[in-house]
Amino acid sequence: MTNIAIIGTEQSGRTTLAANLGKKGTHSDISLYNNDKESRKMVFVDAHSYPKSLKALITALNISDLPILCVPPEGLDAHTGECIIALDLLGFKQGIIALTMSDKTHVYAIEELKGKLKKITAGTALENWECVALNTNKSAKNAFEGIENLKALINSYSEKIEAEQKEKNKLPPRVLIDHAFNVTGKGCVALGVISQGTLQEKDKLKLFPLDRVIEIRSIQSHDVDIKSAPTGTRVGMRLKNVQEKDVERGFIISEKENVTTDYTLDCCISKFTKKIEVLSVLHLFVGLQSEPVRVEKILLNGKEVQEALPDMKCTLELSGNKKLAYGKEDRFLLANLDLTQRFAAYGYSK
Ligand SMILES: Nc1nc2c(ncn2[C@@H]2O[C@H](COP(=O)(O)OP(=O)(O)OP(=O)(O)O)[C@@H](O)[C@H]2O)c(=O)[nH]1
Ligand SMILES: [Mg+2]
Repeated sequence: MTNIAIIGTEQSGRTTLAANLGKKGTHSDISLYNNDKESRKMVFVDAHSYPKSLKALITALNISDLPILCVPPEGLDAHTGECIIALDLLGFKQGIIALTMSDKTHVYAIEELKGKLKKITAGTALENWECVALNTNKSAKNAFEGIENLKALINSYSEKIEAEQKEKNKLPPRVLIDHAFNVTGKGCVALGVISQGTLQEKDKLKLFPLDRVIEIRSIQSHDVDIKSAPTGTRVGMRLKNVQEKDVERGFIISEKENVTTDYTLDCCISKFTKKIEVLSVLHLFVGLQSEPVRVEKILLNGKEVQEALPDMKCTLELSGNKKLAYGKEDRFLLANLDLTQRFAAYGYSK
């Protein structure tokens, strides 16, 4: 299964595109659109609460294997820039740029926009992403131009992504929970994505950061009961030994996670931010969790300094209040919510 994030600035055609590619399901700060009609099952995630909510953007990206960045004809605004920085800091190797609303512009303008994007994305993770000009306007002269191209491109990436997912099936299971609710007569139901391994019905695993043993009573995918779910599957799980009120977005079901309130991260500060100072407050994102943290110490080549400058590699010691669960391979993002371009750095736990 391929999970695809559809992101972009306001009014970039995100929701219309997602609705064109799948059938609407779960809706919160993100909306999920399912497509089980094609040969490959796909879930499209519309981060509709972005730009107001960075959390919606990060959630959509961290439950997805493939991002589509929507850029409308007039679209190189600050939030398109912020999305590009987020994709770069998260290190997405592959993705697609959709030049939306192609019926509202013309070929020359599209070529010009492509050229501008090429310049802006040079040296970032997005530099070789393919651009597809498309529209979803059924009354246009060139109605649905580019949609078939987009689908073909998604399919070719899916093939690669599914092969990578297969390689992870033998790892210990790990599920990132994005929604949880109570179903009368069924108890706690959690929705999420298998980020590695194969989840089996009746598995006894732990729920982090609670560190509580739980049992997977049953598993569903696309509303069908299944006995086991391989890497990449979006699942609904009935959980035993926990109530819905105790489960939050970002909780992880697995064998083992680190759980802390303080973090020592080896960081790369973004080129496109301002300096980070000791005692400043940043917003930390890891997996689907987020939490304000305070910068306690900055170490540059092992030596304590008072500030970290853009494009610098350094170690940040951060303190928070809430326990978060994470692993060695999880990429942390740091944001400064007071700035216009909010993303500040990425890093890994030491
Ligand atoms: N002409 C034309 N209009 C489009 C196309 N795609 C979307 N629109 C229109 O553009 C507006 C914005 O599209 P949405 O899909 O809502 O974009 P969005 O990024 O989800 O917007 P917000 O969530 O409100 O920020 C809507 O009025 C759509 O009907 C397109 O391909 N062609
Ligand atoms: Mg929308």
